[in-house]
Amino acid sequence: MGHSESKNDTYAYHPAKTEDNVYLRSEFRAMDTDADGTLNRKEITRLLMFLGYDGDYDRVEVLFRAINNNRSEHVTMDEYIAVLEHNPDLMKRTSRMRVIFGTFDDNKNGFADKSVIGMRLKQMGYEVNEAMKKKFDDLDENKDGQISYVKFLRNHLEIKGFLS
Ligand SMILES: [Ca+2]
Ligand SMILES: [Ca+2]
Repeated sequence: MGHSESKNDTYAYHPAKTEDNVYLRSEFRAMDTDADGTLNRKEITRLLMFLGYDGDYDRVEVLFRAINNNRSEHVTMDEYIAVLEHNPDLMKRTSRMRVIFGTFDDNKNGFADKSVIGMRLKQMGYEVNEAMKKKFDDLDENKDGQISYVKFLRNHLEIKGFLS
């Protein structure tokens, strides 16, 4: 039982429905910086764009109304999860970070082992230098050796200025 055949499967990874929830919940939480359980129009737009949704602002606006049934100015986590689960095309178009993190998160529980991340990056041909190791340590806030998908996303959101 070699692992050599599993590489393509890893890249083709699309979470099954129950596993989606961990990833989708993490995405919502990463953008919900004030942790009040809601995202406003700007936040949901930025989140979808960040995750790879390539529609223009008007299309995201239509999407926003579809997500929250035009009832309020905020989207809840349940609304976010529901719209993605019922829209395979949208799920696919926002899968960029899910696929990347999924290559490090072997059991797809929303956490990746730092040593696995280092190993996979090397396998992909990246040099894992001291600065990167330091970064992994910073992302592992509770120092249990694992980096969460939430923290991974929030770090990238910060770097790209999506949280300001
Ligand atoms: Ca919020
Ligand atoms: Ca940790």
